[in-house]
Amino acid sequence: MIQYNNVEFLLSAHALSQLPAADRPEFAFAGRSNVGKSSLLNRLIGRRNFVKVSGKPGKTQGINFFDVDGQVYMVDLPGYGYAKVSKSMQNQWQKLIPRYMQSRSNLCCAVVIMDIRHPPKTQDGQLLEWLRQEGISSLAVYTKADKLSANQRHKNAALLDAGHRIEAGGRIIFSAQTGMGLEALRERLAAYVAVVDGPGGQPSDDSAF
Ligand SMILES: Nc1nc2c(ncn2[C@@H]2O[C@H](COP(=O)(O)OP(=O)(O)OP(=O)(O)O)[C@@H](O)[C@H]2O)c(=O)[nH]1
Ligand SMILES: [Mg+2]
Repeated sequence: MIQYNNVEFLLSAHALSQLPAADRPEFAFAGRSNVGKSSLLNRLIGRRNFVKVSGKPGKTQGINFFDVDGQVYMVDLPGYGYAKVSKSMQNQWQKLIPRYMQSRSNLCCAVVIMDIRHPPKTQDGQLLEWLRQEGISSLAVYTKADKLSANQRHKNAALLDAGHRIEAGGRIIFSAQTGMGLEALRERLAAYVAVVDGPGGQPSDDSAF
């Protein structure tokens, strides 16, 4: 199990040369700008406002490493898909972030976070396909579930499943506000860590996302 007893911000990388040693299990949190990546991470680690959150898209910059119990890295990524965000952010998603993901032999899984209120988005689909091609495990999380009725939640989740070829048994319906889905998410991440203790390694090639 991951205990989440002691969480520390380690560094924000803007180049591959700044990444810490790949010496422990790592999870990356990806998704569109403003979808709630940083909020999910706060809920996951049980700290209010530990990771910077904002109502304005483009809050998170760089590849942000959080050390959990000295045993796991949780990595908060900048968002993609927002026309108004700076050129440098778009560049990060075109070059730096795919290379980061390809280079991390310790990356257990990319958690791909989507807004449960919205229909399937092209860029989320592209990221999920790219991860499949690269042989990098992904876990879909549909967040902001508190904003919908139970009925609508299930309808929208089914649309996202179908649109992105996601297995209903695999994804998680989540709310950073209420904590819905938190236990399921923690269980899934813990299961990846357990697997890493066996034989590991991710295949990768040079194609960019
Ligand atoms: N109601 C509700 N609001 C949420 C939830 N998750 C995030 N938010 C709100 O959505 C906004 C964006 O949240 P962030 O966590 O900063 O989103 P992000 O994906 O990290 O955004 P960038 O770093 O800019 O890409 C904030 O106003 C949050 O309070 C949720 O589960 N429910
Ligand atoms: Mg953020």
